[in-house]
Amino acid sequence: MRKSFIVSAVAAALGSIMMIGQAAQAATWKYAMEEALNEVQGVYAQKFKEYIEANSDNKVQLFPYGTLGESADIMEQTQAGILQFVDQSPGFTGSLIPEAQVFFVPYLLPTDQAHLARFFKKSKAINEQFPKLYAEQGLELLKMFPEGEVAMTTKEPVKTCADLDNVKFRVMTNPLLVESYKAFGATPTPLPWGEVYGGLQTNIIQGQENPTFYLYTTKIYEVTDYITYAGHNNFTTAVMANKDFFDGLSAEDQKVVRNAASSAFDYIIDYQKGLAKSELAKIKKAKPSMTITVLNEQQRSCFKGAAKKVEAKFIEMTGDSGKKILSQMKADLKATE
Ligand code: 6CS
Repeated sequence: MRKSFIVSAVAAALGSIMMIGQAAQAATWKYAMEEALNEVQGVYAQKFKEYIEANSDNKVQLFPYGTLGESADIMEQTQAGILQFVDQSPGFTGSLIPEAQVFFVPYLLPTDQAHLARFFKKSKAINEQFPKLYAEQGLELLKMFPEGEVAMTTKEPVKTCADLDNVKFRVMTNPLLVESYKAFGATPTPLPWGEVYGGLQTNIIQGQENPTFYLYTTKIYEVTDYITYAGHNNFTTAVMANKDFFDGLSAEDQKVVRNAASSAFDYIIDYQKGLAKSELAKIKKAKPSMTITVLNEQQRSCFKGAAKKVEAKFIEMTGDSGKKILSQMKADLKATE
Protein backbone atom coordinates (compact mmCIF):
# COMPACT_ATOMS: atom_id res chain seq x y z
CA MET A 1 0.00 0.00 0.00
CA ARG A 2 2.66 2.41 1.16
CA LYS A 3 4.92 1.37 -1.73
CA SER A 4 2.25 2.04 -4.32
CA PHE A 5 1.52 5.41 -2.65
CA ILE A 6 5.21 6.35 -3.00
CA VAL A 7 5.28 5.15 -6.63
CA SER A 8 2.23 7.18 -7.54
CA ALA A 9 3.54 10.25 -5.69
CA VAL A 10 6.84 9.98 -7.54
CA ALA A 11 5.00 9.43 -10.84
CA ALA A 12 2.86 12.50 -10.18
CA ALA A 13 5.94 14.56 -9.32
CA LEU A 14 7.76 13.33 -12.41
CA GLY A 15 4.67 14.13 -14.46
CA SER A 16 4.68 17.71 -13.29
CA ILE A 17 8.43 18.00 -13.81
CA MET A 18 7.94 16.72 -17.35
CA MET A 19 5.11 19.17 -17.89
CA ILE A 20 7.30 22.00 -16.61
CA GLY A 21 10.06 20.74 -18.91
CA GLN A 22 7.74 20.69 -21.89
CA ALA A 23 6.34 24.10 -21.06
CA ALA A 24 9.88 25.49 -20.89
CA GLN A 25 10.73 23.98 -24.27
CA ALA A 26 7.60 25.06 -26.11
CA ALA A 27 7.91 28.64 -27.29
CA THR A 28 5.99 31.29 -29.18
CA TRP A 29 7.97 32.46 -32.18
CA LYS A 30 7.32 35.85 -33.76
CA TYR A 31 7.12 36.05 -37.57
CA ALA A 32 6.68 39.33 -39.45
CA MET A 33 6.00 39.91 -43.14
CA GLU A 34 5.72 42.76 -45.65
CA GLU A 35 2.17 41.93 -46.69
CA ALA A 36 -1.31 41.37 -45.22
CA LEU A 37 -2.63 37.95 -44.23
CA ASN A 38 -4.73 37.66 -47.41
CA GLU A 39 -1.74 38.44 -49.65
CA VAL A 40 0.86 35.95 -50.92
CA GLN A 41 3.38 36.43 -48.08
CA GLY A 42 0.54 36.26 -45.56
CA VAL A 43 -0.85 33.02 -47.02
CA TYR A 44 2.66 31.51 -46.95
CA ALA A 45 3.12 32.59 -43.32
CA GLN A 46 -0.19 31.04 -42.26
CA LYS A 47 0.80 27.71 -43.82
CA PHE A 48 4.20 27.91 -42.10
CA LYS A 49 2.49 28.55 -38.75
CA GLU A 50 -0.02 25.74 -39.33
CA TYR A 51 2.78 23.24 -40.02
CA ILE A 52 4.86 24.27 -36.97
CA GLU A 53 1.87 24.11 -34.64
CA ALA A 54 0.72 20.73 -36.01
CA ASN A 55 4.19 19.20 -35.75
CA SER A 56 5.63 20.65 -32.54
CA ASP A 57 4.58 22.21 -29.25
CA ASN A 58 5.73 25.62 -30.47
CA LYS A 59 3.42 28.43 -31.52
CA VAL A 60 3.92 31.08 -34.17
CA GLN A 61 2.58 34.61 -33.76
CA LEU A 62 2.15 36.43 -37.07
CA PHE A 63 2.72 40.15 -37.56
CA PRO A 64 1.34 41.28 -40.93
CA TYR A 65 2.41 44.44 -42.76
CA GLY A 66 1.84 47.59 -40.79
CA THR A 67 1.77 46.06 -37.32
CA LEU A 68 5.49 46.48 -36.66
CA GLY A 69 6.51 49.06 -39.24
CA GLU A 70 7.94 48.96 -42.73
CA SER A 71 10.06 46.23 -44.32
CA ALA A 72 13.30 47.80 -43.06
CA ASP A 73 11.94 47.85 -39.49
CA ILE A 74 11.00 44.17 -39.39
CA MET A 75 14.42 43.22 -40.76
CA GLU A 76 16.12 45.27 -38.03
CA GLN A 77 13.94 43.62 -35.39
CA THR A 78 14.85 40.17 -36.72
CA GLN A 79 18.56 40.89 -36.79
CA ALA A 80 18.27 42.15 -33.22
CA GLY A 81 16.53 38.91 -32.19
CA ILE A 82 13.24 40.62 -31.22
CA LEU A 83 11.58 38.64 -34.01
CA GLN A 84 12.50 35.06 -34.87
CA PHE A 85 11.28 35.04 -38.49
CA VAL A 86 10.90 37.61 -41.23
CA ASP A 87 9.75 37.69 -44.84
CA GLN A 88 11.66 40.44 -46.62
CA SER A 89 11.92 40.62 -50.39
CA PRO A 90 15.32 41.31 -52.01
CA GLY A 91 13.80 44.62 -53.11
CA PHE A 92 14.61 45.84 -49.60
CA THR A 93 17.64 43.60 -48.86
CA GLY A 94 19.85 45.16 -51.55
CA SER A 95 21.93 47.36 -49.28
CA LEU A 96 22.41 44.60 -46.70
CA ILE A 97 23.25 41.87 -49.21
CA PRO A 98 24.26 43.50 -52.51
CA GLU A 99 24.16 40.16 -54.38
CA ALA A 100 20.40 39.91 -53.62
CA GLN A 101 19.97 42.69 -56.19
CA VAL A 102 20.49 40.07 -58.89
CA PHE A 103 16.70 39.62 -58.86
CA PHE A 104 16.44 43.05 -60.50
CA VAL A 105 18.46 42.28 -63.60
CA PRO A 106 15.63 42.69 -66.12
CA TYR A 107 14.54 39.58 -68.05
CA LEU A 108 16.80 37.30 -65.99
CA LEU A 109 13.85 35.43 -64.49
CA PRO A 110 11.19 33.89 -66.72
CA THR A 111 7.50 34.73 -66.38
CA ASP A 112 6.46 31.08 -66.66
CA GLN A 113 5.27 30.02 -63.21
CA ALA A 114 6.09 26.32 -63.58
CA HIS A 115 9.65 27.10 -64.65
CA LEU A 116 10.04 29.54 -61.75
CA ALA A 117 8.80 26.93 -59.27
CA ARG A 118 11.32 24.37 -60.52
CA PHE A 119 14.08 26.97 -60.48
CA PHE A 120 13.46 28.15 -56.91
CA LYS A 121 13.21 24.60 -55.66
CA LYS A 122 16.36 23.25 -57.31
CA SER A 123 18.65 26.24 -57.86
CA LYS A 124 22.13 25.98 -56.37
CA ALA A 125 22.38 29.78 -56.30
CA ILE A 126 19.19 30.00 -54.22
CA ASN A 127 19.70 26.99 -51.98
CA GLU A 128 23.48 26.93 -51.52
CA GLN A 129 25.07 30.28 -52.40
CA PHE A 130 22.52 32.74 -51.01
CA PRO A 131 22.22 31.05 -47.57
CA LYS A 132 25.94 31.75 -47.01
CA LEU A 133 25.50 35.45 -47.84
CA TYR A 134 22.45 35.77 -45.57
CA ALA A 135 24.34 33.95 -42.79
CA GLU A 136 27.02 36.68 -42.87
CA GLN A 137 24.25 39.10 -41.87
CA GLY A 138 23.04 36.93 -38.98
CA LEU A 139 20.17 35.41 -40.98
CA GLU A 140 19.26 31.81 -41.72
CA LEU A 141 17.72 31.83 -45.19
CA LEU A 142 14.86 29.33 -45.21
CA LYS A 143 13.15 29.87 -48.55
CA MET A 144 12.92 32.14 -51.55
CA PHE A 145 9.76 32.04 -53.64
CA PRO A 146 8.16 33.89 -56.56
CA GLU A 147 5.12 36.17 -56.17
CA GLY A 148 4.30 36.76 -59.83
CA GLU A 149 5.23 38.88 -62.82
CA VAL A 150 5.43 42.57 -62.00
CA ALA A 151 3.40 45.08 -63.98
CA MET A 152 3.97 48.81 -64.21
CA THR A 153 1.03 50.96 -63.17
CA THR A 154 1.12 54.55 -64.35
CA LYS A 155 -1.02 57.61 -64.94
CA GLU A 156 -0.16 57.80 -68.66
CA PRO A 157 0.18 55.00 -71.21
CA VAL A 158 3.53 53.19 -71.50
CA LYS A 159 4.20 51.65 -74.91
CA THR A 160 7.93 52.17 -74.97
CA CYS A 161 10.77 53.41 -72.74
CA ALA A 162 10.31 56.93 -74.12
CA ASP A 163 6.93 57.09 -72.36
CA LEU A 164 8.73 56.86 -69.02
CA ASP A 165 10.63 60.06 -69.71
CA ASN A 166 9.98 62.47 -66.81
CA VAL A 167 7.90 59.88 -64.97
CA LYS A 168 8.80 59.77 -61.28
CA PHE A 169 8.61 56.03 -60.82
CA ARG A 170 8.53 54.56 -57.31
CA VAL A 171 10.86 51.64 -56.72
CA MET A 172 11.71 49.63 -53.61
CA THR A 173 14.81 50.89 -51.83
CA ASN A 174 17.22 48.86 -53.93
CA PRO A 175 20.16 50.50 -55.75
CA LEU A 176 20.00 48.16 -58.76
CA LEU A 177 16.27 48.73 -59.19
CA VAL A 178 17.08 52.43 -59.31
CA GLU A 179 19.59 51.67 -62.08
CA SER A 180 16.98 49.60 -63.92
CA TYR A 181 14.43 52.38 -64.06
CA LYS A 182 17.13 54.89 -64.97
CA ALA A 183 18.05 52.62 -67.88
CA PHE A 184 14.35 52.38 -68.82
CA GLY A 185 14.32 56.20 -69.06
CA ALA A 186 12.28 57.01 -65.92
CA THR A 187 13.20 59.04 -62.83
CA PRO A 188 13.39 56.35 -60.14
CA THR A 189 12.14 57.31 -56.69
CA PRO A 190 12.92 54.80 -53.91
CA LEU A 191 10.21 54.76 -51.23
CA PRO A 192 8.93 52.37 -48.57
CA TRP A 193 5.58 50.81 -49.42
CA GLY A 194 3.60 52.95 -46.98
CA GLU A 195 4.23 56.07 -49.06
CA VAL A 196 3.19 54.71 -52.43
CA TYR A 197 -0.62 55.11 -52.48
CA GLY A 198 -0.45 58.66 -51.10
CA GLY A 199 2.46 59.52 -53.40
CA LEU A 200 0.44 58.51 -56.46
CA GLN A 201 -2.66 60.26 -55.17
CA THR A 202 -0.81 63.55 -54.68
CA ASN A 203 1.21 63.11 -57.90
CA ILE A 204 4.58 63.08 -56.10
CA ILE A 205 5.17 59.91 -58.11
CA GLN A 206 3.43 58.87 -61.31
CA GLY A 207 4.18 55.16 -61.49
CA GLN A 208 5.18 52.02 -59.61
CA GLU A 209 5.51 48.29 -60.26
CA ASN A 210 4.17 45.25 -58.45
CA PRO A 211 2.67 41.81 -59.10
CA THR A 212 -0.96 41.76 -60.26
CA PHE A 213 -2.48 40.38 -57.04
CA TYR A 214 -0.91 43.27 -55.10
CA LEU A 215 -2.32 45.87 -57.49
CA TYR A 216 -5.77 44.59 -56.54
CA THR A 217 -5.41 43.95 -52.80
CA THR A 218 -3.75 47.32 -52.12
CA LYS A 219 -6.23 49.17 -54.40
CA ILE A 220 -3.35 50.81 -56.24
CA TYR A 221 -5.58 50.73 -59.35
CA GLU A 222 -7.57 53.56 -57.75
CA VAL A 223 -4.65 55.96 -58.19
CA THR A 224 -3.24 54.82 -61.56
CA ASP A 225 -4.97 54.33 -64.92
CA TYR A 226 -2.68 52.07 -66.97
CA ILE A 227 -1.31 48.62 -66.25
CA THR A 228 1.54 47.54 -68.51
CA TYR A 229 3.19 44.15 -68.74
CA ALA A 230 6.71 44.22 -70.22
CA GLY A 231 7.69 40.80 -68.83
CA HIS A 232 10.80 42.34 -67.30
CA ASN A 233 10.63 40.82 -63.86
CA ASN A 234 9.08 38.48 -61.38
CA PHE A 235 8.63 39.56 -57.77
CA THR A 236 10.80 37.40 -55.50
CA THR A 237 10.65 37.20 -51.74
CA ALA A 238 12.69 35.51 -49.00
CA VAL A 239 11.81 34.00 -45.63
CA MET A 240 14.52 33.81 -43.00
CA ALA A 241 15.16 33.29 -39.31
CA ASN A 242 17.45 35.08 -36.89
CA LYS A 243 20.55 32.87 -37.15
CA ASP A 244 21.47 32.77 -33.45
CA PHE A 245 17.91 31.73 -32.64
CA PHE A 246 17.90 29.07 -35.37
CA ASP A 247 21.33 27.71 -34.37
CA GLY A 248 20.11 27.44 -30.77
CA LEU A 249 17.13 25.24 -31.67
CA SER A 250 17.21 21.48 -31.15
CA ALA A 251 17.90 19.42 -34.27
CA GLU A 252 14.27 18.31 -34.12
CA ASP A 253 12.92 21.89 -34.06
CA GLN A 254 15.30 22.92 -36.87
CA LYS A 255 13.90 20.08 -38.95
CA VAL A 256 10.31 21.15 -38.22
CA VAL A 257 11.16 24.74 -39.25
CA ARG A 258 12.79 23.61 -42.51
CA ASN A 259 9.90 21.27 -43.30
CA ALA A 260 7.39 24.04 -42.51
CA ALA A 261 9.19 26.34 -44.98
CA SER A 262 9.15 23.63 -47.67
CA SER A 263 5.55 22.68 -47.09
CA ALA A 264 4.47 26.35 -47.29
CA PHE A 265 6.55 26.71 -50.49
CA ASP A 266 4.63 23.90 -52.23
CA TYR A 267 1.36 25.39 -51.04
CA ILE A 268 2.12 28.93 -52.21
CA ILE A 269 3.21 27.75 -55.66
CA ASP A 270 -0.08 25.95 -56.07
CA TYR A 271 -2.07 28.84 -54.56
CA GLN A 272 -0.72 31.24 -57.18
CA LYS A 273 -1.87 29.21 -60.18
CA GLY A 274 -4.33 31.46 -61.99
CA LEU A 275 -4.07 34.14 -59.27
CA ALA A 276 -2.79 36.95 -61.54
CA LYS A 277 -5.62 36.28 -63.98
CA SER A 278 -8.37 36.25 -61.37
CA GLU A 279 -7.02 39.37 -59.63
CA LEU A 280 -6.76 41.22 -62.94
CA ALA A 281 -10.42 40.36 -63.61
CA LYS A 282 -11.30 41.87 -60.22
CA ILE A 283 -9.40 45.07 -61.11
CA LYS A 284 -11.31 45.33 -64.40
CA LYS A 285 -14.57 44.89 -62.55
CA ALA A 286 -13.68 47.47 -59.89
CA LYS A 287 -12.42 49.97 -62.48
CA PRO A 288 -13.67 49.30 -66.02
CA SER A 289 -11.74 52.30 -67.39
CA MET A 290 -8.37 50.75 -66.46
CA THR A 291 -6.26 50.21 -69.60
CA ILE A 292 -4.32 46.97 -69.59
CA THR A 293 -1.54 46.44 -72.12
CA VAL A 294 0.78 43.52 -72.74
CA LEU A 295 3.72 44.92 -74.70
CA ASN A 296 4.68 43.07 -77.87
CA GLU A 297 8.23 42.05 -78.73
CA GLN A 298 8.96 45.23 -80.59
CA GLN A 299 7.65 47.42 -77.75
CA ARG A 300 9.76 45.42 -75.30
CA SER A 301 12.98 45.86 -77.26
CA CYS A 302 14.13 49.01 -75.44
CA PHE A 303 13.47 47.41 -72.05
CA LYS A 304 15.41 44.34 -73.14
CA GLY A 305 18.23 46.54 -74.44
CA ALA A 306 18.44 48.28 -71.06
CA ALA A 307 18.85 44.90 -69.35
CA LYS A 308 22.44 44.56 -70.57
CA LYS A 309 23.37 47.89 -68.97
CA VAL A 310 21.76 46.86 -65.68
CA GLU A 311 23.57 43.53 -65.68
CA ALA A 312 26.89 45.32 -66.15
CA LYS A 313 25.99 47.66 -63.29
CA PHE A 314 25.22 44.65 -61.08
CA ILE A 315 28.69 43.22 -61.74
CA GLU A 316 30.25 46.61 -61.08
CA MET A 317 28.42 46.79 -57.71
CA THR A 318 29.09 43.24 -56.54
CA GLY A 319 32.33 42.09 -58.18
CA ASP A 320 33.34 38.43 -58.28
CA SER A 321 30.77 37.35 -55.72
CA GLY A 322 27.91 38.81 -57.80
CA LYS A 323 29.38 37.38 -61.00
CA LYS A 324 29.43 33.91 -59.44
CA ILE A 325 25.79 34.15 -58.30
CA LEU A 326 24.64 35.50 -61.66
CA SER A 327 26.32 32.79 -63.69
CA GLN A 328 25.05 30.08 -61.31
CA MET A 329 21.53 31.49 -61.61
CA LYS A 330 21.75 31.44 -65.40
CA ALA A 331 22.95 27.82 -65.29
CA ASP A 332 20.18 26.87 -62.83
CA LEU A 333 17.54 28.56 -64.99
CA LYS A 334 18.74 26.62 -68.00
CA ALA A 335 18.82 23.35 -66.09
CA THR A 336 15.21 23.79 -64.94
CA GLU A 337 13.72 24.87 -68.31
O1 6CS B 1 6.38 47.12 -53.47
C1 6CS B 1 6.48 46.83 -52.29
O2 6CS B 1 7.08 47.54 -51.49
C2 6CS B 1 5.78 45.58 -51.77
N1 6CS B 1 5.39 44.70 -52.82
C3 6CS B 1 5.03 43.46 -52.56
C4 6CS B 1 4.45 42.58 -53.60
N2 6CS B 1 5.18 42.94 -51.34
C5 6CS B 1 5.73 43.64 -50.23
C6 6CS B 1 6.48 44.90 -50.64
O3 6CS B 1 6.59 45.76 -49.57
